[in-house]
Amino acid sequence: MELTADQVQALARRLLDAYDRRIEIPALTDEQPDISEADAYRIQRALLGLFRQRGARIVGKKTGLTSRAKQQAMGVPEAIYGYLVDTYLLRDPGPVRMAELIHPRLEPELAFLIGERLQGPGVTTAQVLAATRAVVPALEVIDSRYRNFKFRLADVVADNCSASRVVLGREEVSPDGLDLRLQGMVLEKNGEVVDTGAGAAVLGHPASAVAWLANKLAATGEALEPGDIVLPGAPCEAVFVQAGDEVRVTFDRVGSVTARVE
Ligand code: OOG
Ligand code: MG
Repeated sequence: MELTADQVQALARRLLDAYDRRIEIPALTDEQPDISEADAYRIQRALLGLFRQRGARIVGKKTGLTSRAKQQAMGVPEAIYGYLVDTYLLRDPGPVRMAELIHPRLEPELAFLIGERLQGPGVTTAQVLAATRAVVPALEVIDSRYRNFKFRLADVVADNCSASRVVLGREEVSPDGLDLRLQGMVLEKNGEVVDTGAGAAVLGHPASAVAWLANKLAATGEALEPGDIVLPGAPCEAVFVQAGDEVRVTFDRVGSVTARVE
């Protein structure tokens, strides 16, 4: 059964409290296993409303669980989306402060800077590329508010897809002339290669993940707007970090970004 407006607000406040106190909470579906995907997005919207009441601004959007590696690692075989808030944004090399977070992990993302409005339905990969001003190397910090980073689809959607920080690189490169499907990526932690990937790992093409998002947002009348920062999803699993670690991702022909964890 659909959650009442009061239940949605109460669950959003429970998540906000986990953010504020930097504590893990049990997955919402432990208590209410039948929360629907639609209700999960209602909780997410309520949570973002609470952030906005505190003055936060939405500066972009993210998709998640768009690669097989991520779906298998998290045990949720479906793409999801959420929003990026201004206070999440960091510039290379951060720092990413453990004291502000619960149990963060870092993952590589090729961020898209949107130049022209993309309103679904029917947005294509080619249209996304034409509307993209630049791509930027990024490291996303995900920090699930749930115990042991364990969740089901409804939980992770309600929790704004574990979004918590994004470290953006300084190189902004036009996607014209780049085949992002074939683009290689090397992920290093403390100078050692920990993973590698190619753009095609993300829904066949990272711009297809952005198109998926534009089309999904059409259901609520939203669009990708000029100036939006969009994360298409990580091509590989996230890495665990602790204070003192340095994580770096390098994207072929685009550049690299480093995150210092302290
Ligand atoms: C959910 C967020 C997934 C991605 O790039 O796949 C995500 C999580 O793994 O906690 O951001
Ligand atoms: Mg991500």
